[in-house]
Amino acid sequence: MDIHADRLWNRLMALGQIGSYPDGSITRLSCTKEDGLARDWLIGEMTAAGLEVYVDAVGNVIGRLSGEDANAPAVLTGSHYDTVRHGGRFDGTLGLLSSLEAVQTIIEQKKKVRHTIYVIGYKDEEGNRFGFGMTGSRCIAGIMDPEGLEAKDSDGITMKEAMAQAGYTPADYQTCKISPVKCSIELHIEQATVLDREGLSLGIVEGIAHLLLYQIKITGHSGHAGANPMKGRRDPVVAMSEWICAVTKEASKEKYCVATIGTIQASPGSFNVICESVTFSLDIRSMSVDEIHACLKRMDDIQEEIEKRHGVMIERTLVQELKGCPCDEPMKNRLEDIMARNSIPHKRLMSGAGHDSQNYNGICPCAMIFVRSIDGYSHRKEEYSTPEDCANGAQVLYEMLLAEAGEIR
Ligand code: HGY
Ligand code: MN
Ligand code: MN
Repeated sequence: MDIHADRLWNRLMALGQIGSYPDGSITRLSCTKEDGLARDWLIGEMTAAGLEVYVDAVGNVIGRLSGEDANAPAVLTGSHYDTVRHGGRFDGTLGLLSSLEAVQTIIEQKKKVRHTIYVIGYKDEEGNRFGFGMTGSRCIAGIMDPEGLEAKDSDGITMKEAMAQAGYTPADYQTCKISPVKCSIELHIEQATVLDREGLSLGIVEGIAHLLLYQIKITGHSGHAGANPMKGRRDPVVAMSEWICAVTKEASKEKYCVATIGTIQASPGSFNVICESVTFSLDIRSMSVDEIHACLKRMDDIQEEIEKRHGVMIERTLVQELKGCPCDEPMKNRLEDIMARNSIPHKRLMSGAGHDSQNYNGICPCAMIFVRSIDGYSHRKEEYSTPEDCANGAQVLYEMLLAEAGEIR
Protein backbone atom coordinates (compact mmCIF):
# COMPACT_ATOMS: atom_id res chain seq x y z
CA MET A 1 0.00 0.00 0.00
CA ASP A 2 1.10 3.55 -0.68
CA ILE A 3 -1.08 5.26 1.95
CA HIS A 4 -0.27 5.05 5.67
CA ALA A 5 -3.04 3.04 7.30
CA ASP A 6 -1.90 3.84 10.85
CA ARG A 7 -1.70 7.57 10.25
CA LEU A 8 -5.25 7.55 8.86
CA TRP A 9 -6.55 5.51 11.80
CA ASN A 10 -4.77 7.65 14.40
CA ARG A 11 -6.22 10.81 12.88
CA LEU A 12 -9.71 9.28 12.89
CA MET A 13 -9.41 8.45 16.56
CA ALA A 14 -7.99 11.89 17.37
CA LEU A 15 -10.76 13.81 15.58
CA GLY A 16 -13.25 11.42 17.18
CA GLN A 17 -12.22 12.80 20.58
CA ILE A 18 -13.45 16.29 19.76
CA GLY A 19 -17.03 16.62 20.96
CA SER A 20 -17.08 13.10 22.42
CA TYR A 21 -19.17 11.98 25.40
CA PRO A 22 -18.26 9.33 27.98
CA ASP A 23 -20.63 6.87 26.25
CA GLY A 24 -18.51 7.15 23.06
CA SER A 25 -20.96 9.25 21.04
CA ILE A 26 -19.93 12.52 19.40
CA THR A 27 -21.81 15.78 18.92
CA ARG A 28 -20.18 18.45 16.76
CA LEU A 29 -22.86 20.85 15.63
CA SER A 30 -22.18 23.82 13.39
CA CYS A 31 -20.52 26.91 14.89
CA THR A 32 -20.19 25.46 18.38
CA LYS A 33 -17.03 25.30 20.47
CA GLU A 34 -16.44 21.67 19.39
CA ASP A 35 -16.85 22.62 15.74
CA GLY A 36 -14.18 25.33 16.17
CA LEU A 37 -11.82 22.88 17.88
CA ALA A 38 -12.25 20.39 15.03
CA ARG A 39 -11.60 23.16 12.48
CA ASP A 40 -8.39 24.21 14.24
CA TRP A 41 -7.22 20.60 14.52
CA LEU A 42 -7.86 20.09 10.79
CA ILE A 43 -5.97 23.25 9.88
CA GLY A 44 -2.99 21.93 11.85
CA GLU A 45 -3.08 18.48 10.22
CA MET A 46 -3.52 19.83 6.69
CA THR A 47 -0.73 22.35 7.15
CA ALA A 48 1.65 19.71 8.56
CA ALA A 49 0.80 17.48 5.56
CA GLY A 50 2.12 20.18 3.23
CA LEU A 51 -1.12 21.64 1.88
CA GLU A 52 -1.84 25.36 1.38
CA VAL A 53 -4.70 25.84 3.85
CA TYR A 54 -7.52 28.38 4.08
CA VAL A 55 -10.92 28.61 5.76
CA ASP A 56 -13.59 30.13 3.52
CA ALA A 57 -16.38 32.58 4.38
CA VAL A 58 -18.74 29.92 5.80
CA GLY A 59 -16.18 27.70 7.56
CA ASN A 60 -15.19 25.09 4.98
CA VAL A 61 -11.62 24.01 5.82
CA ILE A 62 -9.71 23.68 2.57
CA GLY A 63 -6.23 22.33 1.81
CA ARG A 64 -4.90 22.83 -1.69
CA LEU A 65 -2.22 20.95 -3.60
CA SER A 66 -1.38 23.08 -6.63
CA GLY A 67 -1.26 21.35 -9.98
CA GLU A 68 1.33 22.08 -12.66
CA ASP A 69 -1.26 23.64 -14.97
CA ALA A 70 -2.74 26.72 -13.29
CA ASN A 71 -5.53 26.87 -15.91
CA ALA A 72 -6.68 23.26 -15.51
CA PRO A 73 -10.01 22.75 -13.68
CA ALA A 74 -9.78 21.57 -10.07
CA VAL A 75 -10.33 18.11 -8.64
CA LEU A 76 -12.38 18.21 -5.40
CA THR A 77 -12.20 15.59 -2.67
CA GLY A 78 -13.27 15.48 0.98
CA SER A 79 -16.33 15.14 3.19
CA HIS A 80 -17.92 16.84 6.20
CA TYR A 81 -16.50 17.44 9.67
CA ASP A 82 -19.75 18.00 11.59
CA THR A 83 -21.81 15.18 13.13
CA VAL A 84 -25.43 14.50 14.01
CA ARG A 85 -26.39 14.68 17.71
CA HIS A 86 -24.73 11.73 19.44
CA GLY A 87 -23.31 10.34 16.20
CA GLY A 88 -20.24 8.26 15.49
CA ARG A 89 -16.58 8.69 14.54
CA PHE A 90 -16.72 7.72 10.85
CA ASP A 91 -19.58 9.56 9.14
CA GLY A 92 -17.94 12.37 7.14
CA THR A 93 -14.60 12.26 8.92
CA LEU A 94 -13.45 9.01 7.31
CA GLY A 95 -13.90 10.57 3.85
CA LEU A 96 -12.23 13.82 4.81
CA LEU A 97 -9.25 12.17 6.51
CA SER A 98 -8.87 9.62 3.69
CA SER A 99 -8.64 12.53 1.24
CA LEU A 100 -6.00 14.15 3.44
CA GLU A 101 -4.09 10.85 3.69
CA ALA A 102 -4.24 10.29 -0.08
CA VAL A 103 -2.99 13.79 -0.92
CA GLN A 104 -0.31 13.72 1.78
CA THR A 105 0.94 10.49 0.21
CA ILE A 106 1.06 12.18 -3.21
CA ILE A 107 3.12 15.01 -1.68
CA GLU A 108 5.49 12.65 0.16
CA GLN A 109 6.04 10.60 -2.97
CA LYS A 110 6.95 13.84 -4.75
CA LYS A 111 4.45 13.08 -7.48
CA LYS A 112 3.32 15.91 -9.74
CA VAL A 113 -0.23 16.33 -11.00
CA ARG A 114 -1.65 18.57 -13.70
CA HIS A 115 -4.88 19.60 -11.93
CA THR A 116 -5.01 21.33 -8.54
CA ILE A 117 -6.54 19.08 -5.86
CA TYR A 118 -8.72 20.59 -3.11
CA VAL A 119 -9.08 18.56 0.09
CA ILE A 120 -12.29 19.93 1.64
CA GLY A 121 -13.62 19.62 5.18
CA TYR A 122 -17.20 20.58 4.41
CA LYS A 123 -19.13 22.75 6.83
CA ASP A 124 -22.45 21.58 8.30
CA GLU A 125 -23.54 18.74 6.03
CA GLU A 126 -25.86 17.23 8.63
CA GLY A 127 -27.82 20.40 9.33
CA ASN A 128 -28.67 19.20 12.83
CA ARG A 129 -28.41 22.59 14.51
CA PHE A 130 -30.38 24.75 12.05
CA GLY A 131 -32.48 22.08 10.35
CA PHE A 132 -30.80 22.96 7.06
CA GLY A 133 -27.98 20.80 5.71
CA MET A 134 -25.17 20.77 3.11
CA THR A 135 -24.30 24.43 3.69
CA GLY A 136 -20.57 24.09 2.96
CA SER A 137 -20.86 22.03 -0.21
CA ARG A 138 -23.73 24.14 -1.55
CA CYS A 139 -21.59 27.26 -1.09
CA ILE A 140 -18.61 25.66 -2.86
CA ALA A 141 -20.86 24.45 -5.69
CA GLY A 142 -22.32 27.98 -5.98
CA ILE A 143 -25.91 26.86 -5.31
CA MET A 144 -26.41 27.99 -1.70
CA ASP A 145 -29.97 29.01 -0.92
CA PRO A 146 -29.66 32.38 0.88
CA GLU A 147 -32.74 31.55 3.01
CA GLY A 148 -30.69 28.73 4.57
CA LEU A 149 -28.57 31.39 6.27
CA GLU A 150 -31.74 32.63 8.00
CA ALA A 151 -32.62 29.17 9.40
CA LYS A 152 -32.84 29.28 13.21
CA ASP A 153 -31.66 26.88 15.90
CA SER A 154 -33.81 25.96 18.91
CA ASP A 155 -32.67 29.14 20.71
CA GLY A 156 -33.75 31.36 17.82
CA ILE A 157 -30.16 32.08 16.66
CA THR A 158 -29.89 32.23 12.87
CA MET A 159 -27.21 30.36 10.96
CA LYS A 160 -25.73 33.63 9.78
CA GLU A 161 -25.58 35.03 13.33
CA ALA A 162 -23.87 31.86 14.58
CA MET A 163 -21.39 31.99 11.69
CA ALA A 164 -20.54 35.61 12.43
CA GLN A 165 -20.04 34.75 16.13
CA ALA A 166 -17.68 31.95 15.06
CA GLY A 167 -15.62 34.46 13.06
CA TYR A 168 -16.92 33.73 9.55
CA THR A 169 -18.40 36.21 7.07
CA PRO A 170 -21.64 34.60 5.83
CA ALA A 171 -22.57 37.67 3.76
CA ASP A 172 -19.65 36.70 1.53
CA TYR A 173 -20.89 33.12 0.99
CA GLN A 174 -20.71 33.54 -2.79
CA THR A 175 -16.91 33.86 -2.56
CA CYS A 176 -16.76 30.18 -1.45
CA LYS A 177 -17.51 28.90 -4.95
CA ILE A 178 -14.67 26.89 -6.50
CA SER A 179 -14.69 26.99 -10.28
CA PRO A 180 -13.92 25.59 -12.79
CA VAL A 181 -14.12 22.06 -11.44
CA LYS A 182 -13.16 18.87 -13.29
CA CYS A 183 -14.78 16.38 -10.92
CA SER A 184 -15.56 15.51 -7.29
CA ILE A 185 -14.57 12.28 -5.54
CA GLU A 186 -15.90 11.53 -2.05
CA LEU A 187 -15.24 8.54 0.17
CA HIS A 188 -17.84 7.75 2.85
CA ILE A 189 -18.97 4.92 5.07
CA GLU A 190 -21.87 2.95 3.62
CA GLN A 191 -24.17 3.47 6.67
CA ALA A 192 -26.15 0.32 5.78
CA THR A 193 -25.61 -3.45 5.69
CA VAL A 194 -25.25 -4.30 1.99
CA LEU A 195 -21.45 -4.60 1.94
CA ASP A 196 -21.21 -6.22 5.37
CA ARG A 197 -23.82 -8.87 4.54
CA GLU A 198 -22.01 -9.76 1.34
CA GLY A 199 -18.53 -9.75 2.86
CA LEU A 200 -17.33 -6.87 0.66
CA SER A 201 -14.81 -4.25 1.73
CA LEU A 202 -15.75 -1.39 -0.61
CA GLY A 203 -18.61 -0.13 -2.75
CA ILE A 204 -18.94 2.08 -5.81
CA VAL A 205 -21.94 4.38 -5.59
CA GLU A 206 -24.33 4.27 -8.55
CA GLY A 207 -26.18 7.37 -7.43
CA ILE A 208 -27.54 9.33 -4.44
CA ALA A 209 -31.23 9.55 -3.46
CA HIS A 210 -33.43 12.63 -3.73
CA LEU A 211 -34.53 14.19 -0.40
CA LEU A 212 -37.37 16.48 0.61
CA LEU A 213 -37.44 17.86 4.15
CA TYR A 214 -40.73 19.28 5.46
CA GLN A 215 -41.97 20.84 8.65
CA ILE A 216 -45.52 19.77 9.50
CA LYS A 217 -47.60 21.82 11.94
CA ILE A 218 -50.93 20.57 13.23
CA THR A 219 -53.06 23.06 15.15
CA GLY A 220 -55.96 21.88 17.30
CA HIS A 221 -57.61 23.21 20.44
CA SER A 222 -55.97 23.09 23.84
CA GLY A 223 -57.74 22.43 27.14
CA HIS A 224 -57.76 20.58 30.46
CA ALA A 225 -56.69 16.93 30.14
CA GLY A 226 -59.14 15.74 32.78
CA ALA A 227 -62.13 18.00 32.32
CA ASN A 228 -62.71 17.47 28.59
CA PRO A 229 -64.48 14.25 27.56
CA MET A 230 -62.95 12.32 24.65
CA LYS A 231 -65.83 13.18 22.34
CA GLY A 232 -65.43 16.57 20.71
CA ARG A 233 -61.73 17.01 21.40
CA ARG A 234 -59.54 18.59 18.71
CA ASP A 235 -56.30 17.02 19.82
CA PRO A 236 -53.41 17.62 17.35
CA VAL A 237 -51.35 14.80 18.90
CA VAL A 238 -53.96 12.21 17.97
CA ALA A 239 -54.17 13.68 14.46
CA MET A 240 -50.37 13.58 14.24
CA SER A 241 -50.28 9.89 15.21
CA GLU A 242 -52.65 9.05 12.37
CA TRP A 243 -50.73 11.25 9.94
CA ILE A 244 -47.43 9.53 10.82
CA CYS A 245 -48.92 6.04 10.48
CA ALA A 246 -50.38 7.04 7.11
CA VAL A 247 -47.16 8.45 5.68
CA THR A 248 -45.26 5.36 6.81
CA LYS A 249 -47.82 3.13 5.08
CA GLU A 250 -47.88 5.20 1.89
CA ALA A 251 -44.06 5.30 1.64
CA SER A 252 -43.94 1.52 2.05
CA LYS A 253 -46.09 1.12 -1.07
CA GLU A 254 -43.28 2.56 -3.23
CA LYS A 255 -40.17 0.65 -4.24
CA TYR A 256 -37.49 2.99 -2.86
CA CYS A 257 -39.35 5.59 -0.81
CA VAL A 258 -38.47 6.03 2.88
CA ALA A 259 -40.20 8.46 5.26
CA THR A 260 -38.90 9.41 8.71
CA ILE A 261 -40.23 11.64 11.47
CA GLY A 262 -37.11 12.60 13.43
CA THR A 263 -38.22 15.57 15.54
CA ILE A 264 -41.49 16.25 17.37
CA GLN A 265 -42.35 19.31 19.47
CA ALA A 266 -45.64 19.46 21.36
CA SER A 267 -46.97 22.79 22.59
CA PRO A 268 -47.50 23.80 25.33
CA GLY A 269 -46.06 20.41 26.32
CA SER A 270 -47.52 19.61 29.75
CA PHE A 271 -48.80 16.20 30.81
CA ASN A 272 -52.17 17.51 31.95
CA VAL A 273 -52.93 19.81 29.00
CA ILE A 274 -54.37 18.81 25.63
CA CYS A 275 -51.89 20.31 23.16
CA GLU A 276 -52.69 23.38 21.11
CA SER A 277 -50.28 22.38 18.35
CA VAL A 278 -47.57 19.92 17.34
CA THR A 279 -44.71 20.51 14.95
CA PHE A 280 -42.66 17.69 13.49
CA SER A 281 -40.23 16.95 10.67
CA LEU A 282 -40.78 14.73 7.67
CA ASP A 283 -37.66 13.51 5.87
CA ILE A 284 -38.81 11.71 2.73
CA ARG A 285 -36.40 10.20 0.20
CA SER A 286 -36.24 7.99 -2.82
CA MET A 287 -34.03 7.13 -5.77
CA SER A 288 -36.98 8.35 -7.86
CA VAL A 289 -38.40 11.81 -7.21
CA ASP A 290 -41.68 10.66 -8.83
CA GLU A 291 -42.18 8.15 -6.02
CA ILE A 292 -41.90 10.93 -3.44
CA HIS A 293 -44.44 13.08 -5.25
CA ALA A 294 -46.82 10.14 -5.69
CA CYS A 295 -46.65 9.40 -1.97
CA LEU A 296 -47.20 13.04 -1.00
CA LYS A 297 -50.13 13.35 -3.39
CA ARG A 298 -51.88 10.45 -1.68
CA MET A 299 -51.09 12.13 1.65
CA ASP A 300 -52.96 15.29 0.50
CA ASP A 301 -56.24 13.37 0.46
CA ILE A 302 -55.52 11.49 3.68
CA GLN A 303 -54.53 14.76 5.35
CA GLU A 304 -57.79 16.42 4.36
CA GLU A 305 -59.74 13.55 5.84
CA ILE A 306 -57.75 13.73 9.12
CA GLU A 307 -58.32 17.49 9.30
CA LYS A 308 -62.08 17.07 8.97
CA ARG A 309 -62.41 14.18 11.38
CA HIS A 310 -60.29 15.79 14.14
CA GLY A 311 -61.17 19.45 13.56
CA VAL A 312 -57.50 20.39 13.19
CA MET A 313 -55.49 22.36 10.65
CA ILE A 314 -52.44 20.71 9.01
CA GLU A 315 -49.75 22.84 7.34
CA ARG A 316 -46.86 21.30 5.40
CA THR A 317 -43.89 23.59 4.66
CA LEU A 318 -40.95 22.59 2.49
CA VAL A 319 -37.70 23.32 4.37
CA GLN A 320 -35.13 21.93 1.94
CA GLU A 321 -34.97 19.95 -1.25
CA LEU A 322 -31.76 18.09 -2.07
CA LYS A 323 -31.71 16.74 -5.57
CA GLY A 324 -30.44 13.21 -6.09
CA CYS A 325 -27.33 12.66 -8.16
CA PRO A 326 -26.33 9.89 -10.54
CA CYS A 327 -22.61 9.17 -10.29
CA ASP A 328 -20.44 9.38 -13.40
CA GLU A 329 -20.18 6.14 -15.39
CA PRO A 330 -16.55 6.53 -16.62
CA MET A 331 -15.46 7.36 -13.05
CA LYS A 332 -17.28 4.29 -11.70
CA ASN A 333 -15.47 2.18 -14.29
CA ARG A 334 -12.12 3.63 -13.23
CA LEU A 335 -12.88 2.88 -9.57
CA GLU A 336 -13.83 -0.66 -10.51
CA ASP A 337 -10.50 -1.12 -12.32
CA ILE A 338 -8.55 0.21 -9.32
CA MET A 339 -10.40 -2.07 -6.87
CA ALA A 340 -9.89 -5.08 -9.12
CA ARG A 341 -6.18 -4.28 -9.52
CA ASN A 342 -5.85 -4.18 -5.72
CA SER A 343 -7.91 -7.40 -5.30
CA ILE A 344 -10.43 -5.61 -3.07
CA PRO A 345 -13.87 -7.30 -2.96
CA HIS A 346 -16.44 -4.72 -4.05
CA LYS A 347 -19.76 -4.07 -5.77
CA ARG A 348 -21.89 -1.22 -7.06
CA LEU A 349 -24.75 0.03 -4.87
CA MET A 350 -27.11 2.98 -4.43
CA SER A 351 -26.82 5.55 -1.64
CA GLY A 352 -30.01 6.18 0.29
CA ALA A 353 -28.13 8.64 2.51
CA GLY A 354 -27.34 12.17 1.40
CA HIS A 355 -23.79 13.37 0.76
CA ASP A 356 -21.98 16.62 -0.02
CA SER A 357 -21.26 15.25 -3.51
CA GLN A 358 -24.88 15.42 -4.60
CA ASN A 359 -24.63 19.20 -4.70
CA TYR A 360 -22.32 18.94 -7.73
CA ASN A 361 -25.07 17.34 -9.80
CA GLY A 362 -25.06 19.17 -13.14
CA ILE A 363 -21.85 21.02 -12.22
CA CYS A 364 -19.21 18.32 -12.60
CA PRO A 365 -18.95 14.52 -12.75
CA CYS A 366 -19.04 12.89 -9.28
CA ALA A 367 -17.91 9.58 -7.89
CA MET A 368 -18.20 8.03 -4.43
CA ILE A 369 -16.36 5.18 -2.75
CA PHE A 370 -18.25 3.43 0.07
CA VAL A 371 -16.43 1.68 2.93
CA ARG A 372 -18.19 -1.20 4.68
CA SER A 373 -20.03 -0.25 7.91
CA ILE A 374 -19.96 -3.08 10.43
CA ASP A 375 -23.59 -4.15 11.08
CA GLY A 376 -24.64 -1.05 9.14
CA TYR A 377 -24.65 1.15 12.23
CA SER A 378 -24.60 4.87 11.53
CA HIS A 379 -25.81 8.14 13.07
CA ARG A 380 -25.17 6.45 16.42
CA LYS A 381 -22.15 5.78 18.57
CA GLU A 382 -21.76 2.16 17.41
CA GLU A 383 -20.72 3.33 13.92
CA TYR A 384 -17.60 1.32 12.98
CA SER A 385 -15.46 0.38 9.99
CA THR A 386 -12.32 -1.74 10.35
CA PRO A 387 -8.85 -0.22 9.94
CA GLU A 388 -8.30 -2.59 6.97
CA ASP A 389 -11.43 -1.43 5.13
CA CYS A 390 -10.60 2.22 5.85
CA ALA A 391 -7.09 1.69 4.47
CA ASN A 392 -8.47 -0.04 1.35
CA GLY A 393 -10.73 2.93 0.74
CA ALA A 394 -7.94 5.49 1.18
CA GLN A 395 -5.63 3.54 -1.15
CA VAL A 396 -8.30 3.44 -3.88
CA LEU A 397 -8.95 7.15 -3.36
CA TYR A 398 -5.21 7.87 -3.68
CA GLU A 399 -4.99 5.99 -6.99
CA MET A 400 -8.19 7.60 -8.25
CA LEU A 401 -6.95 11.10 -7.38
CA LEU A 402 -3.73 10.49 -9.28
CA ALA A 403 -5.77 9.36 -12.28
CA GLU A 404 -8.24 12.25 -12.16
CA ALA A 405 -5.67 14.93 -11.37
CA GLY A 406 -3.45 13.70 -14.19
CA GLU A 407 -0.22 12.37 -12.68
CA ILE A 408 2.74 13.68 -14.65
CA ARG A 409 5.24 10.88 -15.13
O1 HGY B 1 -29.10 12.80 6.25
C1 HGY B 1 -28.22 12.30 5.51
O2 HGY B 1 -28.45 11.50 4.63
C2 HGY B 1 -26.80 12.65 5.74
O3 HGY B 1 -26.29 11.87 6.76
N1 HGY B 1 -26.62 14.02 6.01
MN1 MN C 1 -24.62 11.61 8.33
MN1 MN D 1 -22.06 11.85 6.08
